[in-house]
Amino acid sequence: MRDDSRLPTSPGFWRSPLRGPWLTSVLGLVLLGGVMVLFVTGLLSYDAYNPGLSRVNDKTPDKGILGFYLFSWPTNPHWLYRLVQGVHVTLGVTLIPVLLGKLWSVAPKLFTLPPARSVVHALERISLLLLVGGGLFVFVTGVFNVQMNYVFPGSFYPLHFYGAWVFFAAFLAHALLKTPTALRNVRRMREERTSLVAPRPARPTVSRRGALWFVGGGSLLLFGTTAGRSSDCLRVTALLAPHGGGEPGRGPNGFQINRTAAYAGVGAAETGADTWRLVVVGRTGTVRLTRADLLRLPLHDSALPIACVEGWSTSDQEWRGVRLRDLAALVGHDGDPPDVFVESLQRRGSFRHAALRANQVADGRSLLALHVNGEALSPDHGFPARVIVPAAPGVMNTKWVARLTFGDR
Ligand SMILES: Nc1nc2c(c(=O)[nH]1)N[C@H]1C(S)=C(S)[C@@H](COP(=O)(O)O)O[C@H]1N2
Ligand SMILES: [Mo]
Repeated sequence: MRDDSRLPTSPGFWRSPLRGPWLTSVLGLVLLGGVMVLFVTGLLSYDAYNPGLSRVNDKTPDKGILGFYLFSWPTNPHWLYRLVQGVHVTLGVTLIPVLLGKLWSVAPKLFTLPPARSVVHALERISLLLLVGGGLFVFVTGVFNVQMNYVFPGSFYPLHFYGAWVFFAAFLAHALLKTPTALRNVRRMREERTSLVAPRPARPTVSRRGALWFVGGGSLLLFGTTAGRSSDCLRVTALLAPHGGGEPGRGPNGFQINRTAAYAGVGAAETGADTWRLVVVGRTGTVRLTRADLLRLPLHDSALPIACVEGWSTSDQEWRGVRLRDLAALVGHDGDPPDVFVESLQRRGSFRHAALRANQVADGRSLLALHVNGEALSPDHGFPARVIVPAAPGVMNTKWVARLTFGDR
């Protein structure tokens, strides 16, 4: 083939003296550890939605055998989802520069022509396509969701979930093939001549270590401007993220709000003492309660965080309200409460309802909260009543609750 150095398909096009097995291997090994953690925390995060329980929780209805691992999400420790999703999102954002650096470092290989020299080579190129395409896809969909830009067709969950499986399968195959070589490359001081090394290198402007610092510095910067989303005191440092940069307002209700009452279309007319009733349905029938009725039932306190799939979370807030299991008992489910289906006053949007598992209903810290931090819930935090459950994703903590259905619907 003619060596036309103006085309990226020609080795002569790639001039950087930094490219080589060492840099590629170091970045690859960092990704190896990071992607493993991302995959495991991602699968756990999906499980936390109780997707096997109800169509409304199931964000990927045709998951098939990919849901083989699903288990009953526990309620202990109460910060479990906060930790899992905080790690997933913060690590994912932090790894972006490493992923880009890695792609840059292997760019000559991605453009090589002819596309395939043999069947084996063809298979290798296809697996690389799935690896690079899948990797970019999961990172891009993840970032869009974290930034609350719902631009993709359909729901984020199936896209990210299926994308993750494709990416991870290709990643695992790649890691099994390449890790031994990568470890050798990192230990070896002198660079081998491989197809990554520029045949006619330009003069270096930065050392290999400098390049690594550049990538690492980018990661540190992203980490420093993301990690704070999971902490009330550090939130002001989370400059790049929605739900960063300080709490909304002051006082007992002055903590992060995902969707406001105005956004959800829930107005004062529906939540007033004259209009709002909680409808509880169960084995023995239907009970209707005013907020005053609820306040006369035994009230309990739970210190629990809000932890959103988007990676932000609050510290523990002091919720006060009626135990879900006490409400189950009101409609004939004594002792061993069943699952519950929770519906909001909100009429549109996929977060207006959620199903909770029996173990979540049974936990004494699971409340239909009426107060937070010593004050009535504000409209934006779900007045007149909202669900709060330990260790669960924020989306299970339905606001502006109108109806609870215990047992089979
Ligand atoms: N009815 C209703 N409940 C809802 C939501 C919603 O949009 N509508 N958002 C959920 C999500 S995604 C989160 S993270 C939490 C946020 O609770 P907060 O706004 O009080 O912090 O509420 C959950 N409850
Ligand atoms: Mo959320």
